[in-house]
Amino acid sequence: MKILHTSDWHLGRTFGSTSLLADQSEFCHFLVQTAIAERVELAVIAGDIFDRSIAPREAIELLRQTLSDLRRAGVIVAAITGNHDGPDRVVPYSALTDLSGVYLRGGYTGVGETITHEFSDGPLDLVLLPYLDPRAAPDDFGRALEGEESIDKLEQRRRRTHQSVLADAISAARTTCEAPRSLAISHAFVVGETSCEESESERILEVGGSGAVDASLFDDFSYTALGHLHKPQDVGRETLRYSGTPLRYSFSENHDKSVTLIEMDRHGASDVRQIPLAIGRTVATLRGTIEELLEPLFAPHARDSFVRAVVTNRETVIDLKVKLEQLYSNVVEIQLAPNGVDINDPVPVPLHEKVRTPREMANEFWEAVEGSPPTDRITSLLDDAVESALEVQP
Ligand SMILES: [Mn+2]
Repeated sequence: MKILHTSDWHLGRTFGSTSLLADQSEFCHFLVQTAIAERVELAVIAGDIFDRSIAPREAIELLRQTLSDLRRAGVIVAAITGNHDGPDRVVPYSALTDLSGVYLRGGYTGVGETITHEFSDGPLDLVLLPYLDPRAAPDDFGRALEGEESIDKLEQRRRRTHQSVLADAISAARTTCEAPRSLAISHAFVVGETSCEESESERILEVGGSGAVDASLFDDFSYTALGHLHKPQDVGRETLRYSGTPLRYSFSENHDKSVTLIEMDRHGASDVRQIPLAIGRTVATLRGTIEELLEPLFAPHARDSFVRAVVTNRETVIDLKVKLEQLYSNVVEIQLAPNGVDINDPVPVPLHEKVRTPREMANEFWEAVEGSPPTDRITSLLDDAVESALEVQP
């Protein structure tokens, strides 16, 4: 069977003040046509269907139309909410849409269930793992309660992390997986042996990297369709993969976009390939004096791109935007960098190589700011500070 893996549609998003709805609509049309041409049986949206929790009417209409078109073409749909979506608004009718072959899941309702669907070549277990905010977990969620009657609700909540709620959801679902093959769909920041590449448009899940979860959580699934990171990429193996967004949603997304097509045999072995997308404008960050930027040969490729201009003139330039717009039709952002300092230059921060404790993060922060590890005295102060911070955390 063939599966189309997509994520992070962010329907309703704008780039600067420019609506992207026409481009998003073009993508949806392309998706339906591709599904038909490739005889796809299952289409996946791995979260961030909408850009905002209260999505604009046009975005809701586009989703409804696309889901209808996919179903008319005989394609089953499995979609989860991401950290941008409002689960209450995306999934209230999921019991009804299930009946029509559109499986929508969001928030904690139904987490841990397995949906077994019969496809042309046999059954496939679907485990839908929407973005789960550990702070929003119901009191009776997960295994923190089991065998530890003495733990009060506050303590339970304090112990929950992105890693723990996802691990609990997966272990609950695994007990009901019966088919010879399985597909997990998850919206999370998954970290494996090598680090992934992030973009500017992903709203971070947790300050300091503790929103990360271990890649090993997904070891038992035939394929895991990930959402959240906007660049298409594998996490260590091609069956644990981010499909990336269909369009460029920030200036850092200067990479090619694609959707992922999986051909899975009835035992779960998968052949994975990318179908390139060429929809919407490219992005360009241009840097130079206004005189340089206005040279016709400075960046002819960027004439139609979304442009971020970093202007390095030392003196004030009047009517900067108007001048730039003579040559570039979509100037979205202008930054002044008179001293050559570019606020886009990356500040070196430790990579999220593993899930870290608040205490480890405090140490890393200290070292990054002070340039040396904390002394014994500072260590003991940090110990106390982190401990008392964790005590008051709701
Ligand atoms: Mn996203």
